[in-house]
Amino acid sequence: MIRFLTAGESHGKALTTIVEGFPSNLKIDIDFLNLQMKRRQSGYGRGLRMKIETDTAEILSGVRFGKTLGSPVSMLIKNKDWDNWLDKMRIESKSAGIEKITIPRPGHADLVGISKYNFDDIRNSIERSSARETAARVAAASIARIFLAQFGISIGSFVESIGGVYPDNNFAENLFNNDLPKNFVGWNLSEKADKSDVRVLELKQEKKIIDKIKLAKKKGDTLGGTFYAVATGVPVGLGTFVHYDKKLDAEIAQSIMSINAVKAVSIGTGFQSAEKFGSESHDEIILKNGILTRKTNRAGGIEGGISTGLPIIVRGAMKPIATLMSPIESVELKTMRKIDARRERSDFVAVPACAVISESMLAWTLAEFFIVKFGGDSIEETKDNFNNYTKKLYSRIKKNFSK
Ligand code: EPS
Repeated sequence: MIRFLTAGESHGKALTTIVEGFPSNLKIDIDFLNLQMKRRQSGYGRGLRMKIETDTAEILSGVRFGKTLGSPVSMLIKNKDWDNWLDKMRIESKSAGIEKITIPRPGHADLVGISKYNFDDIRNSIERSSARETAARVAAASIARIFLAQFGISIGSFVESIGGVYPDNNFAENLFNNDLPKNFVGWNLSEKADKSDVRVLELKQEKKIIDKIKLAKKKGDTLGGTFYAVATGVPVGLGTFVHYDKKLDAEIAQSIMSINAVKAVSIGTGFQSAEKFGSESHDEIILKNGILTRKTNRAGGIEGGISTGLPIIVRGAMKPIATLMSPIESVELKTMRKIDARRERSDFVAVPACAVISESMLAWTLAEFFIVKFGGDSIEETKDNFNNYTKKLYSRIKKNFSK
């Protein structure tokens, strides 16, 4: 089993993560890791904080001469903004003159946080519930991506819509129809999407979205959107139908839903499939180049909680950022009187970043299931186990059924 833990407050000194369970001898490409950190900071519509930070992960343990040792990998991501928060975020007792935050913002963890943890200052909720924590997740999951790449598993994402602005031609249809460019891999989507300021695949749509974000900014408002994460090269057989908590689709849904502000997740054609006939929803089984596969991929690469070998297609929806510069109604907790919600520096739109983070969360979950299935203390051992399984898969099916 692999696991990771993150620690750190948004305006504290640093974020840290400890990643455990990856085999030894895995070559760590630190440039790749920091590229993912940079990608997470991207996108038109982000706030001033991203101008302050240049997120990089410093590896503190678990790697020697560029390769994993099998011991926990710990990483540090410094918050440059910490310098501006020394008094407000002191570890030691409070200095004089620090004001408490007493007006909760609707849609944030402000009110639930102070209710649950018995705080007298909303700042205590804001700090850890901030999406800044996802920087540590991206660092941790980069190890998972590097590991998966060893087995030809590639992950990418794109933004489908922001503020209800969809593309004329949605690439998701190509994914569902299994109508993909030759040698297509998941990362190709990110390569294309990263060229756009809002990580969409269509130029015309990009322009319309930027106009809509400008309108939101002008109004002091925010926007959400939808995105896809896609993994290619996933072998048949990750996950199981045997236990509710070991189904691949269920665990992917959990990991994507755990990203801040995500309110919906679906796999394959998801909600759309509920409106169709069965004959329009399922993927016909065919024999192609001696391999059993499917004509289409409406199932999004998972049947019965198990990967089918086709691309894993995940769609997520992010709600609009909850901090509004033209605030909606709240209650001042000192007086219990009606008041406008508090303004706080924030993003206007973070859907492009959310899509990048979804790649990380998908990678993490796939690596988790991959290691459960193939195990191994060294990468060489994992490769042997993987090759043994995949090479014999079809000959075993043939043999079993030809008797
Ligand atoms: C974020 C850092 C935060 C926000 C954003 C994500 O920085 P600050 O609060 O200092 O402006 O930009 O967080 C949120 C939108 C949120 O709701 O918490 C980051 O590093 O991704």
